[in-house]
Amino acid sequence: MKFVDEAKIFIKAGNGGQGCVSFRRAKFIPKGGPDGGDGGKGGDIILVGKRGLSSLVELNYKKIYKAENGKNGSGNNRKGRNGKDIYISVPLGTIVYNLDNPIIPLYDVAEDEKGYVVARGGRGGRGNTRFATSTNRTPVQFDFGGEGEEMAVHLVLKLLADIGIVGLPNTGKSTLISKLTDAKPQIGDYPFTTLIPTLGVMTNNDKTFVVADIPGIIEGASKGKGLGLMFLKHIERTKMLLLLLDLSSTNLEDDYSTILNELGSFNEEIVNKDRVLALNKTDLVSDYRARKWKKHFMDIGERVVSISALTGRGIEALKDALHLKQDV
Ligand SMILES: Nc1nc2c(ncn2[C@@H]2O[C@H](COP(=O)(O)OP(=O)(O)OP(=O)(O)O)[C@@H](O)[C@H]2O)c(=O)[nH]1
Ligand SMILES: [Mg+2]
Repeated sequence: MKFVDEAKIFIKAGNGGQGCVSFRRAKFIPKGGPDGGDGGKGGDIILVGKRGLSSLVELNYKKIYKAENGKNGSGNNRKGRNGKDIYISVPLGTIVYNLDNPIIPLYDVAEDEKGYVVARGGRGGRGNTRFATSTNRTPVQFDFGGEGEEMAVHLVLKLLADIGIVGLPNTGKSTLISKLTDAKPQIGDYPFTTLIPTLGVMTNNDKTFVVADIPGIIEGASKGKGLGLMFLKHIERTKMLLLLLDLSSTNLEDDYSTILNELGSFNEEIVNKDRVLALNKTDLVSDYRARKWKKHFMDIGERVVSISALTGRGIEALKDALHLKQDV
């Protein structure tokens, strides 16, 4: 399965309806005044930020979005109905570009449930009523409706989350997010179980945090190996990192430096983010081994919590550690 965190779609807002030319007709009024109504406005295309979404995959199935045109005006000063707007749901952190101008984003979708108009519907044309003046009581002018905007749009997702869980494949990241939050990701005893990021909401002491679980990172990820770069960009914008190591691994020191090297070669700032190091799978190793590694990493300046994502041991302490470091 290919993970999609980009999409190119074509959008076309509705055209405005045409204004109407019409004159009032009634018994005993031979020459009624103008009564042609305005056309309706074309529908807009609106992107809506959705906290629950974590991928743009849907937009690769449906690529063309056309909003309804406004209806034409009619006699009796009846305004044409406005075209219906189209709403496209996208995850928070979606950056929106006009494909013709890939440098400056149009929007960075950051707010839940907020709508961003990317293509505006054409305005409705004026009916002849609007052209009446004291010298021209029987105008025959009207406007056609305005054209709806159209655009090829490039959407790029860089998830917005407070905490990003990073680690080698199979270290227990997804198991952990399922314990910390309401998320229910796939968990499997093989590397690269997670192919798309998962978001979950963690609550601790009445505060909530959005946590992201991304696919495992391997050596060379920053150069595109494994699932590579695609996911590292999702943690660029998190406020803090949760580094996860597997205590049952043969060389934790190597695991640790692999992760930090990959993060650092992708973007140095990631390595300077606030972070907590969690040593997972305490249930698989002796207490002695767990303590030894904890001390080792604390000695080099890490904030360390030992946990078992499987049994739940240490999870509350980990929540508190994440909480304390967060300056909100
Ligand atoms: N014994 C034990 N097993 C664990 C623990 N945490 C996770 N596992 C197991 O480790 C395996 C991998 O767990 P996942 O949560 O899928 O690991 P992941 O880091 O998300 O893996 P990828 O998505 O492939 O990178 C599964 O078989 C889990 O049941 C733990 O604390 N103790
Ligand atoms: Mg996983």
